[in-house]
Amino acid sequence: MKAQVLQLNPILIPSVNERLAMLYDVHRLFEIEDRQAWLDAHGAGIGAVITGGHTGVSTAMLQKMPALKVVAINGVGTDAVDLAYCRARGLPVTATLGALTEDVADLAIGLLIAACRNLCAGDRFVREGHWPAHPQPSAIPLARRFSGMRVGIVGMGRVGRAVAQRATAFGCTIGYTDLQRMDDVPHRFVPGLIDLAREVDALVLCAAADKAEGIVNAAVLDALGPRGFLVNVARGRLVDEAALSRVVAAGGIAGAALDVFVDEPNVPLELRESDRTTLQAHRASATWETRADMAEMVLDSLAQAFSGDRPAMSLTT
Ligand code: 8YV
Repeated sequence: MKAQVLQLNPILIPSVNERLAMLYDVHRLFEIEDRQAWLDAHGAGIGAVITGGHTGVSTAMLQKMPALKVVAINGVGTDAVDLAYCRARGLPVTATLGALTEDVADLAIGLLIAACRNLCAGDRFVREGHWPAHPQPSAIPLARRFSGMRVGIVGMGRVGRAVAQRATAFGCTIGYTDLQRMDDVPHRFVPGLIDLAREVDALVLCAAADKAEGIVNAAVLDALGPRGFLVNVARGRLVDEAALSRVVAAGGIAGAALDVFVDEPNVPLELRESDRTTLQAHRASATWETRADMAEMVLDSLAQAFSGDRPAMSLTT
């Protein structure tokens, strides 16, 4: 009999879905209408859960699956799984560490350039046919130069370092904040987020959310000021979104480029209506290459767990 796998989110790589279906009895919870009833009836037989980084899995759900051998996060964020609970239960939780670093850093830089250079407004101007009616160069306001900016990175982990590397290639100077100074990072450590915000042109959020909820608050945005940009490719919860909405609407910062939000897929109206925002639908790791690499790591974790080995990417066992 095949082992039973519960998949909580779609995987977009067809060859991986084929292999999953070949190897396991896969239940796609996202296609099931009455999920509670399904879990009550079938949870006891499930041996592995596959979930997303930001969607995770609730402890209540895990409690309905006593035979679980692994929770495989198809992502890098572990903030939506109770790791302490899993550790106490001896349940491996794996993540696709390292697989999406380059993509997320690429998008951070892409978003920052898009925000500085008003790329989305420029695209709309041409697409909507305004150019012939306004041929003067002044029809689109001048943008801001990205090269050479002072960039502040919040969270100097894998993604933060990859953003720093890219920004350095653009001649930017880098400052960073984190829970502590990193000895192997050549950039300037600024312990306080408000101080960092005050001295940079752009703040790029790359931190894990578990210890940093709401850290980008009204005071930080005020310190960033009307010439500052905010980029978030980490978690929406790092930001006080109500404060950000107010600050953006009042022109208190130059721009916000956001891939993540507090209550996805719901994005506050003020952020959607503002010319100062550049928005994406949590897509930083969504390339064929990265999603294929991530899915391979998930397949490896399942294979290791079902063969009785400790999954190499386990964070809890
Ligand atoms: C993904 C993420 O969107 O890795 C994470 O923590 O938030 C994202 O890269 C998600 O995990 C895809 O399943």
